Amino acid sequence: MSEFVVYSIPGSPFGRAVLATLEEKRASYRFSPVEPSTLRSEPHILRHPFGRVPVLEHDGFMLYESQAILRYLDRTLPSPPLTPADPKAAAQMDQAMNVNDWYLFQGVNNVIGWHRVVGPRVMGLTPDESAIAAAMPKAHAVCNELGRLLGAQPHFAGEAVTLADLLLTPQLDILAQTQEWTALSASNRNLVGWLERMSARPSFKATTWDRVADLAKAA
Ligand SMILES: N[C@@H](CCC(=O)N[C@@H](CS)C(=O)NCC(=O)O)C(=O)O
Repeated sequence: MSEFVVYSIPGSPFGRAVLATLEEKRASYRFSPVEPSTLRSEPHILRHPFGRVPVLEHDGFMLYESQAILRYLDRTLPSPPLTPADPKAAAQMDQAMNVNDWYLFQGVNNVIGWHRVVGPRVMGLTPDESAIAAAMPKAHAVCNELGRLLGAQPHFAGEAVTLADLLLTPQLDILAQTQEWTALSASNRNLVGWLERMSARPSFKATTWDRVADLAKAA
């Protein structure tokens, strides 16, 4: 099998979803770190025209957008399957993945997670309290909806882990490190239990911020 190369930044939740998917598939891969200050210059801008991470390289094939990458990995590495065969369960997976991208990341985690966790660690930033406060109504709406979608199921599309769980876990793991998580999770205890179970999986233990930082140093 040809090599998978993941271009990303330690701490990137989207990048972690790709790495965790490769780990779930027990695939070997190489981590190629991207310096945040070089995202919008060559060579990275040639890999990703919008100057973001992650990017996957496989046998000369280049791919960006995490959902596309996760689905590509699930098709090229069929075992274990991470997409349900049942159309309704597959649609629930897709729906949760879009909630991740459109509502959880946009306006919630790229504000609260950025100001509380990522910005301070990567750039030494001081959190912007007014931006965080302004994001809280949407954060409550998103967490309540994720709690409703998960319901009493062990995973977002039913019994088995799917790409939806792998995409959502890194985002919620960052949000759970913020002081706002206490209020956001108060009426969504099922999300807390799910996050604990997902975080205990070898795929997520192997892709913590510190573990990926070690991969970056060794690259
Ligand atoms: N829609 C993209 C989003 C990727 C994204 O926003 N990545 C963040 C890191 S988690 C990034 O590259 N941020 C750098 C920036 O915006 O300058 C995907 O699914 O891959």
